[in-house]
Parts: sequence; C-alpha cells; structure tokens
Amino acid sequence: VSVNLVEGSEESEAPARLPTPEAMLRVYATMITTRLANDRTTSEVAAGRLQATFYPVSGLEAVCGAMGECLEPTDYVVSTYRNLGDVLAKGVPLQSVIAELYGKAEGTSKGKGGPMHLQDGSVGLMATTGIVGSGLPIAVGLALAAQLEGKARITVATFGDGATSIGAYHEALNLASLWRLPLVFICQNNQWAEHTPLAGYAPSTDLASRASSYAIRSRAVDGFDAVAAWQAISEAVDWARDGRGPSFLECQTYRLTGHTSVTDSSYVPEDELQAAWNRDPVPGFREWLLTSEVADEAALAAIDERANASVTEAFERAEACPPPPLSERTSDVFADEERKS
Ligand SMILES: Cc1ncc(C[n+]2csc(CCOP(=O)(O)OP(=O)(O)O)c2C)c(N)n1
Ligand SMILES: [Mg+2]
Repeated sequence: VSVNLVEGSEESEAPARLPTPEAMLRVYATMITTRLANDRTTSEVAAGRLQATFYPVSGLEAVCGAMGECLEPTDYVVSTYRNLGDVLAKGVPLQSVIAELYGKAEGTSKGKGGPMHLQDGSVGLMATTGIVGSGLPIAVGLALAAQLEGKARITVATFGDGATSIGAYHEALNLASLWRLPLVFICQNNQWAEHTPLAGYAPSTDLASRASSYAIRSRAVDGFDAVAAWQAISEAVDWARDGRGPSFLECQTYRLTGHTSVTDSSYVPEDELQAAWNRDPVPGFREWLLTSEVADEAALAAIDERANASVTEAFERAEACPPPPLSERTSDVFADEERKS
C-alpha cells in the first residue's frame, strides 16, 4: 500500500535499495539478541525470580532491528511498554535494560522506572510510556525542538495498532503533518489491542490509508520481512532528514504471544497464530541470510553464540546487582536548578 496525498511527495520509481551485508548482519544480531532476552525474561517471570510485568516483543524483531539500523545515535526514539526490541535496537546496553526490569541500581533509570519506564538519553532513547498513545505528542515535541534548533535529528515514535484509535495519536499526526516535522511514526501493528482484534475496535483496518487523511506520507509494509522494513524505514528517515516532513509506516506483524508474558491467548484464532509462527521473523531472516548467501552457517552461529552469552551475562549480573539505596528514592524526580538553567 502506498498512499500519497501530500503535494510533492511523489518519489522516483528507482529500485528500492538493499542494506549492505554488514547492515543485514547487524539487524540479525539485534533480532536474535532481542528474541533471546525476550524469552529469558518470560521464563524468569514465570519462575517467580523476576517480579515484573513484561510485554513480549516476539513478532516485532524485524521492525525493531531495521529501525535501529536506520537511525544515528543522535536520533531520538520514544517507545511504549512493549519496548525491549526498540530499546536494544536504539543502542541501550542490554545490561542496563535487564537491570531496570529487576529494579536494580545499574538499570537505565537506576531501578526506579521498571520495564515501562526505560530511558537513556545518552543513546537517544528518550522515553517509554505505559499510557497507550502518550508517546506520540512527546515525539512531536522532540521533533519540533530539532526543527527549531535546525538540527538534522530524526525522532521516531513507535506504538501499537490500538494507539491509532487514541485521541493523542490524531493530534500528533495532525501537528506533525502541518509543521512538516522530522518525525517517523512506526506503527507496530500486531493485530491485537489486549484482547480485541483490530477489526473489533476500528471500522477501517487499513491504518496506512487512515493515517493519510492527515496528508502525511504513508506506507504499509510487511513487518515480518527485515529487508522490506529496512527499506521502508530508511526511506522515511531520508525523507525526514531532507526536511520533507513526517511519514507514517504501518508495519504489519502479528503478536506471537499473549498480551503480557503471563496472560493467556485462548481468544486468538489458532490458525492465525500458527500461520504467524510459521513466518516467525527471526528464524525466517536467518534462513534468508543463508539462502541469499549473505552469510554462512558459521558466521550466523557465531552471532547467535555472542547473543546468547550477552543475555546470560546480563541476567546474572542484574540478579547480583543491588537495588538503588533508600537514600536515592526521591532523587531524579525533578530536574535540579543547575541543570535547568
Ligand atoms: C490510554 C490507555 N488506555 C488503556 C490502557 C490499557 N492498555 C494497555 S496495553 C493496551 C493495548 C494497546 O494495544 P496496541 O496499541 O495495539 O499495543 P500492543 O499492546 O498490541 O503492542 C491497553 C488497552 C492504557 N495503558 N492506556
Ligand atoms: Mg497491538
């Protein structure tokens, strides 16, 4: 799907670019690290060793990995509670992400934010939020600041399909389009909002068309296909970097688990879920890299091994890390006067 309502937004019909082999392997490394960290978090919660509400990201790995590859460290991302793939892709150290899930002092928010409030300004991960749709206006503000300051910085907002029926989403798209902000809206359409399928809460399920009513450059892409996702995101990022304004990308995926790591998904049609698992983007991309001869088995196995080791180490270290000291419980709540000026 490609919808153009924006004057002058027609793009040349040049063949889509491919990521370099090195870029593809970096995307794969992010994807496998995310999957392994996702599965380990799920099992630690199930075992009662990690007391946190965890929103699995399985099914989103290709979109997240591709996004990370398209952005500079100085670019910004605002994400949601379903954020593990986004934050790792943006370069937040795995160790500090896992420590934050455990509420430990080495976490991104010194253990005081928890899984829904990861942030690391040093790599441009500006906020993750638990309120559906609330990250979009924050992203608009960040993008407006970059525009006013004349910075070449892109802001990305990631959010679910459900967020597209929230008021803040519509305000954000409207203003971003009006002001031609350097912003990329990445909708991670996993077809579900908690227990409700997309068609159960939106009369129009074509999210790219719906978004285009704001005269915004709008595309739909197979979010299980890492190369297609990279192409769509890199084009949107180039578009914004050229000062041509925001894009909306509907990345079509499927939620491969329940809403949280411990909630059931018996209401999800079995055939749909099975079909989605059959297209699992992580082994799918691995297979594609092999058959396309981008990498051989030994190279991919080495990436898998490194990912596995880093996940094991991050969990061991997070478990052993102390919680933040009581004396720090009210620090980092307000900006201090010195930093404000
Ligand atoms: C404003 C608001 N309404 C309701 C909720 C409860 N809630 C949490 S997640 C969620 C589903 C949102 O679905 P979607 O945007 O598709 O994201 P997904 O969880 O599928 O990634 C809801 C309704 C909330 N957190 N915030
Ligand atoms: Mg959803």
